[in-house]
Amino acid sequence: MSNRPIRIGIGGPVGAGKTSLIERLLPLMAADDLRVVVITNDLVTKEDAARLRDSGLIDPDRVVGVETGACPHTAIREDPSANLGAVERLSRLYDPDVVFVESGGDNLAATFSPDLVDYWIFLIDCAAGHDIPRKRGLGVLKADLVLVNKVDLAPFVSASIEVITQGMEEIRPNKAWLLSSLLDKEDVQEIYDQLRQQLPF
Ligand SMILES: Nc1nc2c(ncn2[C@@H]2O[C@H](COP(=O)(O)OP(=O)(O)OP(=O)(O)O)[C@@H](O)[C@H]2O)c(=O)[nH]1
Ligand SMILES: [Mg+2]
Repeated sequence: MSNRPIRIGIGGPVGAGKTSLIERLLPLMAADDLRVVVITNDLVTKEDAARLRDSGLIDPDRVVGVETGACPHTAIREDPSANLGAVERLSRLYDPDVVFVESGGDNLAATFSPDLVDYWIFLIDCAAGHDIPRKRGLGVLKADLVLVNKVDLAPFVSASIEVITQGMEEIRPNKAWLLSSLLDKEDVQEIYDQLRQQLPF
């Protein structure tokens, strides 16, 4: 194996856009000749893994689904052994530059163990309202990068981007965060540029 791959965790509440983010980043990484493997976590299915395998965006063998049982939170923090096993197996087989670990959809308190990932992204969903930043969940406070996602939907649920922005500036004065719509190519490029800036791929 050449270098140890960069391990990137992706966490956030159910439906915030975690798998969509991986789907958008894969083509950009392929264009840069980066070798990528993906581990997805779901409670009692391997649904996200199947979705990525069928996407045509990645060699299906490079995607592994981990079933976490009752608590997705435990599998990325207290006992990440199943995920670590998958990271090691895929790393041995494919010598990747980047390993994505998508957490099962969880609550605002989810955080990743530093034993499992080098860097983690936490997504929240504007369509769930503008108060989320102010609630100071651990994920939003501690992640290396927070994506306040689905900004395109904010007007439809009367969520104020101004309130969200104020809340984010208050709780992450010196830490990276971005407003994003994964439907917008420029936003996806900005996210990728941020990762390239912060990580030695
Ligand atoms: N309008 C809009 N829809 C989005 C955006 N990001 C994701 N979605 C949609 O939101 C839904 C959920 O996205 P997923 O990527 O499956 O979310 P997830 O966080 O992986 O969900 P779980 O793994 O089930 O927790 C899908 O229908 C996506 O197409 C966005 O920025 N804007
Ligand atoms: Mg998902």
